[in-house]
Amino acid sequence: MNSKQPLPPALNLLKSVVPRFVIDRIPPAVKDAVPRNLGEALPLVKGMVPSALRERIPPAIKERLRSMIGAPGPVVEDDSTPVTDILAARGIQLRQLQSFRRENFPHDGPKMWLDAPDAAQRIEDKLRAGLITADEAELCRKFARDGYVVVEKLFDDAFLDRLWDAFLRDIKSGRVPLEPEKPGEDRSEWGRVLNIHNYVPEMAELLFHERLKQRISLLVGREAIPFQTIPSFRGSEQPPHSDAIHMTTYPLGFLSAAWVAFEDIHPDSGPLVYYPGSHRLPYFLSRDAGIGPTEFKEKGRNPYTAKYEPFIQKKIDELGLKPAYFTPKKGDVLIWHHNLLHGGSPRRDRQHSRKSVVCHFYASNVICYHDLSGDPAGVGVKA
Ligand SMILES: O=C(O)CCC(=O)C(=O)O
Ligand SMILES: [Fe+2]
Repeated sequence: MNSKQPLPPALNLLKSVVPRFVIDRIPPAVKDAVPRNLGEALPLVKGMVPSALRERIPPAIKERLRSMIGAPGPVVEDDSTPVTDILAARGIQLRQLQSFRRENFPHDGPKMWLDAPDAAQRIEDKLRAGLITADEAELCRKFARDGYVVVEKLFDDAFLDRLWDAFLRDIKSGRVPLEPEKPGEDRSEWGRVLNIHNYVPEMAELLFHERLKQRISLLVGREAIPFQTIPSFRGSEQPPHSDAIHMTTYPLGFLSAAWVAFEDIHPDSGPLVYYPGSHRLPYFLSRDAGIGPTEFKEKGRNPYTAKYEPFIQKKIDELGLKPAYFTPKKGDVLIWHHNLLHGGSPRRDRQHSRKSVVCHFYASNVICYHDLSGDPAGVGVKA
């Protein structure tokens, strides 16, 4: 089919919201396969239409699309279907949910595009359609395969220094409420504080940075929603975990984190440790670790350290997972998948700092919750 021939009705409707040049770039094989019905057409076309454009589809046309799609059928891996509709089709009303735990959500649902069985083909389709560059395609392939990517020198030294200086300034002025130090720590300014961007305006420039958002959105296939920042002066020595237990989504797979190096990281400083490929393991959440629905609220963090952390370590040992260590240069960023196992390795030399900020992002149109406590996360799709 060439562009002079009339478009099938489905594409014709899309044409009113998607620039013609985008439609023209759809490979002929896909165009020929496009059926008359837009409900069937959308899954074929969606990989080639950026979500930013799809979001601009006027409500009237969206309505028409929905009526063409008809009654809820098999779940289409498409973020244009509201997640609450997907749940409603399975008889689940968020408002009536007793507890936000994974076992109370369906086991199926839309997949994050790089977790889909045809991820490799989808990447090639986007590349051929000119929607992503060759470098971006390579990032996507690596993320799908290994569960992480490293972007070198995403931020320059001057930018990072300005942010860190502002952080120190606001610690000095007492504006940043640092956690009390554990006894035995030698540097008084070392401590972690959650969501530093709420106290230090400059740090919000990192969480909301367009270059970061663009990479995360590319990898999760939806608009990235900035959520949380965790700065750290030194290694966390946090035992390996999947962020999915702290920041859970329905469907799973729609969270991603970026670890930003604020200095060259020394191998003895307790670098970030991660297990390449572990994102493809099942999601091990509270119930899998034997944590009951009310246990976390009753006992605080205890079941997490007493049950979850040993459970994960046992999996790592049983499966013989091989660790990798992130010893980046200042300005490099490691982005990980929702389910990649990671933590802070032991600090071999406690004099070394390990200046970093981790930024966590949810993706659009998902339910965000905390599987340990069973509480909604306060962001994302609401009841
Ligand atoms: O920086 C670290 O050592 C680990 C941080 C981490 O696990 C996280 O922020 O999700
Ligand atoms: Fe983490």
